[in-house]
Parts: sequence; C-alpha cells; structure tokens
Amino acid sequence: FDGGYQWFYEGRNGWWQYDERTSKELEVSYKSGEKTCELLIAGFLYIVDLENMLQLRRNDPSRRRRIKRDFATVPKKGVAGLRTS
Ligand code: V3L
Repeated sequence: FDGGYQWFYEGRNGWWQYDERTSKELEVSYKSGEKTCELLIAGFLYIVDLENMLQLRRNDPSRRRRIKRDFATVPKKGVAGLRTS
C-alpha cells in the first residue's frame, strides 16, 4: 500500500481497518480525485464522502461514521469487525 497508508472507519472507541478489497477501492478513488466512492459491505450500499471523510449508508444517511486514511501502524480495534490480538 502506498507509503504504508491504510483506510479506517470509526467504531465505538477506536478505529477499524477496512478489509483489503475495500481499502484498495478507496485508495483508487482517493488517488483519482473522486469525491465519493460507493461500497457494498455485507449487503448494504454505502457512500464514502472523500471530501468530508465520512461513510454513510445509502438508504439511511443518518448511519454515518468518520473515516480516515492513516499509517498502517496506528492502533486499531481490528479489521472489518474482526478483532486483532
Ligand atoms: N466494514 C465492515 N463492517 C461495517 C462497515 C465497514 N466499512 N461499516 C459498517 N459496518 P452502520 P464497535 C462495525 C458494520 O454504520 O464495537 C464494526 O465493524 C458495522 O460493524 O450503522 O462499535 C464492528 O463489527 C455494524 O455492525 O451501517 O467498535 C461493529 O460495528 C453494521 O455494519 C461494532 O464495532 C452497521 O453499521
């Protein structure tokens, strides 16, 4: 991954890393200068707003989470809901 960066979404008290496939999608969109990116996660469509760094459920935008692109080495809860350590 470019410069050791990864993508994260916010959990209750920490950050989850996106799964590898989704991270790659986000990175491509980000690098192309796209303002949004559509993701299919566990059967739900989400919009990622890359300008405001938010993930929103497409059919219920009140379900929103902050996201960040950060060093792969920062503390995290796990990957895509799977706890590490
Ligand atoms: N990747 C994987 N699962 C996701 C993602 C994503 N990008 N976005 C939402 N979900 P919502 P704590 C999260 C899951 O935003 O204890 C974590 O992965 C989301 O899972 O309302 O709060 C954990 O599994 C949630 O289960 O649409 O840190 C879980 O929350 C569900 O989709 C608990 O994490 C609805 O999220």
